[in-house]
Amino acid sequence: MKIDVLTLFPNMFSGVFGESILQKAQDKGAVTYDVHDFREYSTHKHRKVDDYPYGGGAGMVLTPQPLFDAIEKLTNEGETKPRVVLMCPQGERYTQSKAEQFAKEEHLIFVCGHYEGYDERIREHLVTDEVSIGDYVLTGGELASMVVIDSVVRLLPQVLGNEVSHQDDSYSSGLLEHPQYTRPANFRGMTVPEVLLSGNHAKIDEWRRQQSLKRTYHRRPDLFDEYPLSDKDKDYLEQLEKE
Ligand code: 6GU
Repeated sequence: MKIDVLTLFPNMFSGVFGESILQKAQDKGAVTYDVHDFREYSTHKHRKVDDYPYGGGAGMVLTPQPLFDAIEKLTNEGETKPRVVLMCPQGERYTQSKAEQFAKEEHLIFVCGHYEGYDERIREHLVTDEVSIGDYVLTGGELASMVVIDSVVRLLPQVLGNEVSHQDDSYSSGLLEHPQYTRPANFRGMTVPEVLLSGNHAKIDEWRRQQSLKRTYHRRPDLFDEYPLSDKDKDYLEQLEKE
Protein backbone atom coordinates (compact mmCIF):
# COMPACT_ATOMS: atom_id res chain seq x y z
CA MET A 1 0.00 0.00 0.00
CA LYS A 2 1.14 3.54 -0.71
CA ILE A 3 0.07 6.28 1.70
CA ASP A 4 0.55 9.94 0.83
CA VAL A 5 -0.20 12.67 3.35
CA LEU A 6 -0.72 16.31 2.37
CA THR A 7 -0.16 18.70 5.27
CA LEU A 8 1.38 22.05 6.18
CA PHE A 9 3.06 20.39 9.19
CA PRO A 10 5.00 17.38 7.88
CA ASN A 11 7.20 17.15 10.98
CA MET A 12 4.21 16.06 13.04
CA PHE A 13 4.35 12.64 11.32
CA SER A 14 7.97 11.59 11.80
CA GLY A 15 7.57 10.23 15.34
CA VAL A 16 4.42 8.28 14.60
CA PHE A 17 5.59 6.73 11.31
CA GLY A 18 9.07 6.08 12.71
CA GLU A 19 8.16 3.86 15.68
CA SER A 20 6.68 0.49 16.50
CA ILE A 21 4.26 -1.30 14.16
CA LEU A 22 3.96 1.56 11.63
CA GLN A 23 7.74 1.65 11.18
CA LYS A 24 7.97 -2.16 11.04
CA ALA A 25 5.23 -2.25 8.41
CA GLN A 26 7.31 0.02 6.22
CA ASP A 27 10.49 -2.03 6.86
CA LYS A 28 8.62 -5.17 5.80
CA GLY A 29 7.51 -3.48 2.56
CA ALA A 30 3.80 -3.65 3.42
CA VAL A 31 3.43 0.14 3.14
CA THR A 32 5.33 3.25 2.10
CA TYR A 33 4.55 6.61 3.66
CA ASP A 34 5.22 9.90 1.88
CA VAL A 35 4.45 13.10 3.74
CA HIS A 36 4.25 16.22 1.55
CA ASP A 37 4.11 19.86 2.52
CA PHE A 38 1.46 21.08 0.06
CA ARG A 39 2.72 24.65 0.45
CA GLU A 40 5.43 23.52 -1.98
CA TYR A 41 2.77 23.15 -4.67
CA SER A 42 1.50 26.71 -4.31
CA THR A 43 2.09 28.83 -7.43
CA HIS A 44 1.57 32.02 -5.41
CA LYS A 45 4.68 34.23 -5.18
CA HIS A 46 4.77 33.87 -1.41
CA ARG A 47 3.56 30.25 -1.44
CA LYS A 48 0.23 31.24 0.06
CA VAL A 49 -2.21 28.35 0.56
CA ASP A 50 -5.19 30.13 2.12
CA ASP A 51 -7.26 33.28 1.70
CA TYR A 52 -10.21 35.16 3.19
CA PRO A 53 -13.65 33.60 2.78
CA TYR A 54 -15.93 35.06 0.10
CA GLY A 55 -18.90 36.62 1.85
CA GLY A 56 -16.79 37.53 4.86
CA GLY A 57 -16.48 35.94 8.25
CA ALA A 58 -13.75 34.78 10.60
CA GLY A 59 -10.95 32.40 9.69
CA MET A 60 -9.14 31.49 6.52
CA VAL A 61 -10.00 29.02 3.78
CA LEU A 62 -7.55 26.69 1.99
CA THR A 63 -7.40 27.62 -1.70
CA PRO A 64 -7.99 24.90 -4.31
CA GLN A 65 -4.83 25.33 -6.41
CA PRO A 66 -2.12 23.75 -4.20
CA LEU A 67 -4.24 20.73 -3.28
CA PHE A 68 -5.53 20.17 -6.83
CA ASP A 69 -1.97 20.29 -8.23
CA ALA A 70 -0.54 18.08 -5.49
CA ILE A 71 -3.25 15.43 -5.81
CA GLU A 72 -3.12 15.42 -9.61
CA LYS A 73 0.61 14.78 -9.47
CA LEU A 74 0.33 12.00 -6.87
CA THR A 75 -2.55 10.40 -8.79
CA ASN A 76 -0.59 10.35 -12.03
CA GLU A 77 2.44 8.80 -10.32
CA GLY A 78 0.46 5.81 -9.09
CA GLU A 79 -0.83 2.90 -11.13
CA THR A 80 -4.31 2.78 -9.61
CA LYS A 81 -6.83 5.48 -8.81
CA PRO A 82 -6.28 6.57 -5.20
CA ARG A 83 -8.87 7.12 -2.49
CA VAL A 84 -8.53 10.78 -1.49
CA VAL A 85 -9.50 11.16 2.16
CA LEU A 86 -10.25 14.62 3.52
CA MET A 87 -9.86 14.86 7.30
CA CYS A 88 -12.51 17.20 8.72
CA PRO A 89 -14.94 17.47 11.64
CA GLN A 90 -17.87 17.44 9.17
CA GLY A 91 -16.83 14.05 7.75
CA GLU A 92 -18.44 10.65 8.13
CA ARG A 93 -17.67 9.14 11.56
CA TYR A 94 -14.74 6.75 11.24
CA THR A 95 -15.32 3.10 12.16
CA GLN A 96 -13.54 -0.26 12.03
CA SER A 97 -15.53 -1.22 8.92
CA LYS A 98 -14.16 1.87 7.14
CA ALA A 99 -10.66 0.82 8.26
CA GLU A 100 -11.27 -2.59 6.67
CA GLN A 101 -12.39 -0.90 3.42
CA PHE A 102 -9.33 1.36 3.33
CA ALA A 103 -7.04 -1.62 4.02
CA LYS A 104 -8.10 -3.13 0.66
CA GLU A 105 -6.92 -0.10 -1.33
CA GLU A 106 -3.56 0.18 -3.05
CA HIS A 107 -3.17 3.94 -2.71
CA LEU A 108 -4.56 6.34 -0.10
CA ILE A 109 -4.03 10.11 -0.06
CA PHE A 110 -4.87 11.94 3.19
CA VAL A 111 -5.55 15.67 3.11
CA CYS A 112 -5.03 17.49 6.42
CA GLY A 113 -6.12 21.06 6.96
CA HIS A 114 -5.01 22.91 10.07
CA TYR A 115 -7.53 25.36 11.60
CA GLU A 116 -8.47 26.67 8.12
CA GLY A 117 -11.59 25.54 6.32
CA TYR A 118 -11.48 23.96 2.85
CA ASP A 119 -12.75 25.61 -0.32
CA GLU A 120 -15.88 23.62 -1.19
CA ARG A 121 -14.54 22.76 -4.67
CA ILE A 122 -11.89 20.59 -2.98
CA ARG A 123 -14.67 18.55 -1.40
CA GLU A 124 -16.77 18.39 -4.55
CA HIS A 125 -14.19 17.57 -7.18
CA LEU A 126 -11.09 16.13 -5.55
CA VAL A 127 -12.04 14.08 -2.55
CA THR A 128 -13.57 10.58 -2.45
CA ASP A 129 -14.13 10.35 1.33
CA GLU A 130 -14.56 12.83 4.18
CA VAL A 131 -13.68 11.42 7.57
CA SER A 132 -13.99 12.60 11.18
CA ILE A 133 -12.65 10.51 14.07
CA GLY A 134 -15.26 11.59 16.60
CA ASP A 135 -17.46 14.31 18.00
CA TYR A 136 -14.86 16.75 19.29
CA VAL A 137 -12.75 19.41 17.61
CA LEU A 138 -9.02 19.09 16.93
CA THR A 139 -6.80 21.94 15.74
CA GLY A 140 -6.16 20.07 12.51
CA GLY A 141 -6.57 16.86 10.55
CA GLU A 142 -3.01 15.66 11.20
CA LEU A 143 -3.61 13.78 14.46
CA ALA A 144 -6.86 12.38 13.07
CA SER A 145 -5.11 11.11 9.92
CA MET A 146 -2.49 9.36 12.09
CA VAL A 147 -5.28 7.59 13.96
CA VAL A 148 -6.83 6.44 10.68
CA ILE A 149 -3.48 5.38 9.17
CA ASP A 150 -2.58 3.39 12.30
CA SER A 151 -5.88 1.53 12.20
CA VAL A 152 -5.47 0.72 8.48
CA VAL A 153 -1.82 -0.33 8.46
CA ARG A 154 -2.25 -2.83 11.29
CA LEU A 155 -4.82 -4.63 9.13
CA LEU A 156 -2.45 -5.14 6.19
CA PRO A 157 -1.31 -8.74 5.65
CA GLN A 158 1.94 -9.60 7.48
CA VAL A 159 1.96 -6.44 9.61
CA LEU A 160 0.82 -8.07 12.84
CA GLY A 161 2.92 -11.17 13.56
CA ASN A 162 0.03 -13.22 14.80
CA GLU A 163 -2.48 -13.26 11.92
CA VAL A 164 -5.45 -13.94 14.17
CA SER A 165 -4.55 -11.28 16.69
CA HIS A 166 -6.87 -8.67 15.27
CA GLN A 167 -9.82 -11.00 14.72
CA ASP A 168 -10.69 -10.77 18.44
CA ASP A 169 -10.20 -7.01 18.67
CA SER A 170 -12.94 -4.95 20.14
CA TYR A 171 -15.08 -3.71 17.20
CA SER A 172 -13.70 -6.08 14.58
CA SER A 173 -15.92 -8.82 15.99
CA GLY A 174 -18.65 -6.25 16.72
CA LEU A 175 -18.46 -6.81 20.50
CA LEU A 176 -16.01 -5.41 23.07
CA GLU A 177 -13.10 -7.64 23.98
CA HIS A 178 -13.25 -9.86 27.10
CA PRO A 179 -10.90 -9.22 30.09
CA GLN A 180 -7.38 -10.65 29.93
CA TYR A 181 -5.09 -11.83 32.73
CA THR A 182 -1.48 -12.94 32.96
CA ARG A 183 0.83 -14.17 35.74
CA PRO A 184 0.75 -14.11 38.72
CA ALA A 185 -2.53 -15.92 39.48
CA ASN A 186 -2.65 -14.04 42.80
CA PHE A 187 -1.35 -10.47 42.87
CA ARG A 188 -1.67 -8.80 46.29
CA GLY A 189 -4.73 -10.90 46.97
CA MET A 190 -6.36 -10.00 43.63
CA THR A 191 -6.95 -13.31 41.93
CA VAL A 192 -7.49 -14.47 38.35
CA PRO A 193 -10.90 -16.04 37.60
CA GLU A 194 -10.68 -19.77 38.36
CA VAL A 195 -12.02 -20.84 34.97
CA LEU A 196 -8.99 -19.40 33.13
CA LEU A 197 -6.69 -21.67 35.15
CA SER A 198 -8.84 -24.75 34.52
CA GLY A 199 -7.44 -25.81 31.15
CA ASN A 200 -11.04 -26.49 30.02
CA HIS A 201 -11.11 -24.66 26.69
CA ALA A 202 -14.82 -25.05 26.07
CA LYS A 203 -15.52 -23.47 29.46
CA ILE A 204 -12.92 -20.73 28.84
CA ASP A 205 -14.48 -19.87 25.45
CA GLU A 206 -17.91 -19.69 27.05
CA TRP A 207 -16.65 -17.45 29.88
CA ARG A 208 -14.92 -15.11 27.38
CA ARG A 209 -18.01 -14.92 25.22
CA GLN A 210 -20.13 -14.02 28.24
CA GLN A 211 -17.63 -11.41 29.43
CA SER A 212 -17.65 -9.84 25.96
CA LEU A 213 -21.43 -9.69 26.00
CA LYS A 214 -21.49 -8.30 29.54
CA ARG A 215 -18.94 -5.58 28.79
CA THR A 216 -20.75 -4.60 25.60
CA TYR A 217 -24.08 -4.57 27.47
CA HIS A 218 -22.76 -2.19 30.13
CA ARG A 219 -20.49 0.05 28.05
CA ARG A 220 -21.68 0.02 24.45
CA PRO A 221 -25.21 -1.40 24.15
CA ASP A 222 -25.52 0.45 20.81
CA LEU A 223 -23.19 -2.17 19.29
CA PHE A 224 -25.93 -4.82 19.64
CA ASP A 225 -27.98 -2.97 17.00
CA GLU A 226 -25.56 -4.20 14.33
CA TYR A 227 -24.65 -7.53 15.85
CA PRO A 228 -26.27 -10.91 15.08
CA LEU A 229 -26.75 -12.54 18.51
CA SER A 230 -27.11 -16.31 18.82
CA ASP A 231 -29.93 -17.83 20.91
CA LYS A 232 -27.36 -18.66 23.57
CA ASP A 233 -26.16 -15.03 23.61
CA LYS A 234 -29.74 -13.84 23.99
CA ASP A 235 -30.32 -16.21 26.91
CA TYR A 236 -27.22 -14.90 28.64
CA LEU A 237 -28.23 -11.26 28.10
CA GLU A 238 -31.73 -11.94 29.46
CA GLN A 239 -30.18 -13.45 32.57
CA LEU A 240 -27.89 -10.41 32.86
CA GLU A 241 -30.81 -8.05 32.58
CA LYS A 242 -32.56 -9.82 35.49
CA GLU A 243 -29.46 -9.37 37.66
CL1 6GU B 1 -10.68 14.72 10.96
N1 6GU B 1 -10.36 17.11 12.03
C1 6GU B 1 -10.52 18.01 13.02
N2 6GU B 1 -10.00 19.22 12.87
N3 6GU B 1 -11.17 17.75 14.15
C2 6GU B 1 -11.68 16.52 14.28
C3 6GU B 1 -11.53 15.52 13.31
C4 6GU B 1 -10.86 15.86 12.16
N4 6GU B 1 -12.15 14.40 13.74
C5 6GU B 1 -12.64 14.71 14.94
N5 6GU B 1 -12.37 15.97 15.26
